[in-house]
Amino acid sequence: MPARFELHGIAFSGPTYKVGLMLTLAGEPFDYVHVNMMQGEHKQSAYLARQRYGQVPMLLDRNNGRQLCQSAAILEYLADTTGKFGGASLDERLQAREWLYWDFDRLAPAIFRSRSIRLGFRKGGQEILDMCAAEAASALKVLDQHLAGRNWVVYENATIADIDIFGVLVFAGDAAVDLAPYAHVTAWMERFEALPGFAAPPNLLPMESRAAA
Ligand SMILES: N[C@@H](CCC(=O)N[C@@H](CS)C(=O)NCC(=O)O)C(=O)O
Repeated sequence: MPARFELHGIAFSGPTYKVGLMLTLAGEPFDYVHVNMMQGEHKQSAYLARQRYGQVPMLLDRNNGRQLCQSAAILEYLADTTGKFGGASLDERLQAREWLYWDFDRLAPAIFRSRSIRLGFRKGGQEILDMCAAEAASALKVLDQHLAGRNWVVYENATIADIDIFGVLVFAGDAAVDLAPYAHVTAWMERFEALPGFAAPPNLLPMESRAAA
């Protein structure tokens, strides 16, 4: 029997990693489908009919046929459907959502843009790299101060906010962002990596399609 979830993505994609990470931490095996972006598969009508933005990730839930896009929305969906990492109360859910919006506004653009320029996936000069570095530093300062005296981003348990933010910061090195000055952030990342089911990007997203184990 195929796995309940089928994740479409590419190995180097941070947003795809976030979804794969959520699935593996929630103990949900998933089939993985490599989208051939080099050949423009993500802009062809068959894919666009399933993912309106022409991007990865896309997640199919075989239990109901839903085809979901936008990694943050997918994390919220998975929290709802698996009952895991969503927060234990309305206040926890609201705070987790607040941090998701913060990440997409303040942190992820700085890290992902710089990373994609440095890896050669996107064009951009030194001016943009400098702007990304300044924005990343400003966001990391906020996060570091928030994590002082806390184990997790929201109250006492890991939530989708931790998954989402970790799924950005794990790529900080590729963006030439040194996390060492942010001691609370690095301690939190170590805690996160100790969660049962944790997998680093290369162990989670292969270069080719793979059926669930
Ligand atoms: N906000 C989206 C961003 C997804 C995204 O940027 N995906 C990239 C790969 S990492 C992509 O598909 N790029 C191709 C394109 O935008 O045409 C999410 O979080 O899911």
